Amino acid sequence: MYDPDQQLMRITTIERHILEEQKIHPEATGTLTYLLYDLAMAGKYIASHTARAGLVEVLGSTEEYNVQGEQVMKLDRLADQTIFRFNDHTGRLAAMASEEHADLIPIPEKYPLGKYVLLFDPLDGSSNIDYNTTIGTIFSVYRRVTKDGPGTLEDCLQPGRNLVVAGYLIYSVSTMLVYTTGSGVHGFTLDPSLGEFLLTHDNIRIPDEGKYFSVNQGYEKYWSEGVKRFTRHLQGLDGERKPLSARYIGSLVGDFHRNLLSGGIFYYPADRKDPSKPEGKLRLLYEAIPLAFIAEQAGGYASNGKGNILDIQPASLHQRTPLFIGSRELVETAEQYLKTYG
Ligand code: FDP
Repeated sequence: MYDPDQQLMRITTIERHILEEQKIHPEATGTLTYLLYDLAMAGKYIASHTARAGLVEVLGSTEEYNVQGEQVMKLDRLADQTIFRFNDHTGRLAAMASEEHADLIPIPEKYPLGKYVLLFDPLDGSSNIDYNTTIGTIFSVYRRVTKDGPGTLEDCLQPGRNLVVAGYLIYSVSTMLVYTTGSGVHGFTLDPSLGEFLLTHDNIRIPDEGKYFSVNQGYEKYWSEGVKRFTRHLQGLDGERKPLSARYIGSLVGDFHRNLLSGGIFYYPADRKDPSKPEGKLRLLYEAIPLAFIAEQAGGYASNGKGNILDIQPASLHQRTPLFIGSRELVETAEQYLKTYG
């Protein structure tokens, strides 16, 4: 018989979950809890706009180019502005940095400063926007290292080992928020009728047995011998393993999320496609580090092909890095191929 109480007892809102996580850290002041909640709110706001994208004429590009030389889409602008506005006045942050801005984003002088810095890629996979395909937002939070005053570059250029929170929002069949504070990875799905993120994926563990490999194979001619051989290995062409299935959305959040749940590997290697980007396309601070932290917390691994992404000391805000991320054994195999064949 239908028992509403049974159903209600299974519901955990993101707010309740964050507050319960806070209890694990008795020293916590609650600042981080509210910061996460602000990010969830910003995500809901962005999701409400992405869902209406084609209807409200926010599809398409602006005439501007961002610091990476890529055309800024209108939704990128909206997402960027949304995250900034939801977090600029709270007194929780000392500074922000966004993939869409060349420099640090200061907290406006009229607002108080806080002890954290927030880094974000407001709309990852934005080349998919016009085709109504998965996009996402990636965020990460560090404790500031400087003592006081406005946050500085030093506060943002920290290795992933120092991360306090990392997460992403994925705008797809449904909207999800996935995050870690260093005690497991938890996923929430937005219930549009309640306007609330509800816990649907508690303590996500990436399967050891990979199901998919995800790479833009269209660029194979620009790859090193090691990357080519590793890919042949994943296809079972060297006779050493059963082939994995290929899946590539071209939206890092989407490809990572699928492989996190199914097991597998995503990689965007260094290549010879564009001499100005010898380290590949992805950004260390806004993309690779936060997802590496999530992968590790889920039992997976992320490497730049030589070593752990989380151990890299960033040198600049928009630094790029090769990225191999997913099930541990597959990423370690990639490292072996690169070591042996270059
Ligand atoms: P996009 O340019 O659409 O924003 O880093 C950005 C990113 O997408 C990733 O999300 C995605 O994995 C990758 O670039 C796709 O690049 P390719 O088109 O070169 O495969």
